[in-house]
Amino acid sequence: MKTIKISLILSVVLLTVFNNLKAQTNLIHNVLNRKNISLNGTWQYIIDPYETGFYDYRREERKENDREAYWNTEKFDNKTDKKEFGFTDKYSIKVPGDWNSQADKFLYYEGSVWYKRTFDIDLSKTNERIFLHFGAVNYQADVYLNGKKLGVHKGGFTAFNYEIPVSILKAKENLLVVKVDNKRALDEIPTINTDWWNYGGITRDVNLVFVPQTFVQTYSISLAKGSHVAKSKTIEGWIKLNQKANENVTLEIPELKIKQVLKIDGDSIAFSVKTSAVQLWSTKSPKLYQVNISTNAEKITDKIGFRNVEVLDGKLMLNGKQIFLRGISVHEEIPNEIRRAYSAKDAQHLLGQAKELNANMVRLAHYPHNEHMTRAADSLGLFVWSEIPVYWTIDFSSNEVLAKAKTQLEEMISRDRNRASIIIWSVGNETPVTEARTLFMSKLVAKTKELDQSRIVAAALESFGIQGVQTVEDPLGAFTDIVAVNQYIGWYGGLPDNSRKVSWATKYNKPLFFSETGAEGFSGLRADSLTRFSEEFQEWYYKEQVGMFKRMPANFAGLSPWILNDFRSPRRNHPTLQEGWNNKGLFDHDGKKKLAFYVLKAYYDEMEKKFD
Ligand code: GCB
Repeated sequence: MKTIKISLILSVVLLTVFNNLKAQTNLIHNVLNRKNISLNGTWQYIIDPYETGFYDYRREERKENDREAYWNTEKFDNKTDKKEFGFTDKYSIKVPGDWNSQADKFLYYEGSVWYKRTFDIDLSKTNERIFLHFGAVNYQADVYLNGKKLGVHKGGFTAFNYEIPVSILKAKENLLVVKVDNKRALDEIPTINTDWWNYGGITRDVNLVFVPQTFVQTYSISLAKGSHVAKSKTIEGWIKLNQKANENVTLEIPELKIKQVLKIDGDSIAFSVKTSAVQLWSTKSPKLYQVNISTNAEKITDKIGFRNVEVLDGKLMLNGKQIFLRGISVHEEIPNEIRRAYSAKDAQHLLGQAKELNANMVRLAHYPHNEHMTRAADSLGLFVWSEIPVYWTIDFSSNEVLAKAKTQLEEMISRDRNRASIIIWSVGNETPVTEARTLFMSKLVAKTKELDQSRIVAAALESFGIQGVQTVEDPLGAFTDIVAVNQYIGWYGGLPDNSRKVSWATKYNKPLFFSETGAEGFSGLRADSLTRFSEEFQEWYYKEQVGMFKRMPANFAGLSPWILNDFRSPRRNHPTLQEGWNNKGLFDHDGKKKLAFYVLKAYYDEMEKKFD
């Protein structure tokens, strides 16, 4: 065996990361590959627009023993009993899944719905800790088990978990009740105004996760920054336990013949291993290595890719080579079923569409997508831009709102920090240029860099000009690693050929990226190209844009046009051409390619030849 040197580096950088981890979410990393029992399936529900199950008639939150609380476990057997609620199979709903797509009465519903199911559990394994893990619930989840409140979580697109005290568990018929509330609010993230459907419900997987008393809560394993150039590469990172302990943790990457026993005395350890043979991850060759992390009591496996992403001299580089992002923006939605995407199959479908376009990158807009997506991107070889829903005009003056944004940021990074495909964390989209906003957003950029030094940080900025030199000067560009701009020359302003009169510059010596560009094309509406909403108009738009892309300066790093599929949006109210749909998709409601698809694909084929 080649000599593998391990050196324990507790650098200042890593210490900073540890400090943040402590303050951070207690999210268990990689639940999909741990011992778990799925609680997906059929649940029962009560629609509760007045929140009667939660508040009494004085609008006081109900207490644990309140007979009218909808999480109450009491049996009402007596014929004199008065009970004004109940769960029954007649009102059943699938989890995971948004409620909007499951019954007509839910289509526009925004409010509270109570979810209930029961489960049995083998309690003989009393030495295990049990956590209840949700992939995501939109927006607020109040979680109760056997009449006890486990916690409340806000944020519709990030995972969370609660430990279940063994004392409240029973072998049979544990009563799990979740109040889900998707009401939009001014001081939440996102705020009340978005251009997507506010799908409510338990939208992602639910699992019981079984772990030993002391367990590996999370870890970071990646190629050391800059190590791609060295002959002998370094894989580094840290492993964090749920609590302080004296524990031997074995880290193994069998294919690289790495096996190291790390002695943890405390709650975490940093490591650094030298190895020469690493095949680096790229979109052409998305090599993933099996990684095993084990203690006496558990063994966790993961699949991790090793690569180096950086900005050098204003250029975006992967493993030392300049890359061009042939991207496409994607909502987490399956249009032909008008529902949120949530499964591995959905991920294969959406990313398969992106592959058909010859894309090498997806912008997962405008919120963190489910874990199946980022894992599929890892193995399919697609770069990912992952973003928190700091969208348009949220309350930038509020510290509470900033704290909410930071929580979502931490939760996003915490779940996905080991995904090689994710090269960009975005802290928001099209936020208006004001002093308060730039301060707010720069704090999010700083927080991102504190939590993860191995990726690029971005925010989608705006540009409204339709002729002349468009110089991106947004002060937020000084903080981000790339200058990403949304532009719609010829759709929101002018006609598509306006883009012939535009050239681009930025005052920052950074890669310039079009995070959006697009136009609506109503599938099947065939007309001359001047007819707005026709497929020909959209096709023309893309042709003109491609002409402009070809004149971009040397720091042009790519684009992620808007958008892969037509998607639902209540803002889009044209009575025949929209009917609640934003039709900027390159694929229509039924997954059929529009004319514009072929224009972008041809451009991507060309760019692939140029850069790969
Ligand atoms: C944008 C937004 C995106 C919208 C899109 C549109 O700039 O970032 O969320 O859906 O424009 O279609 O207007």
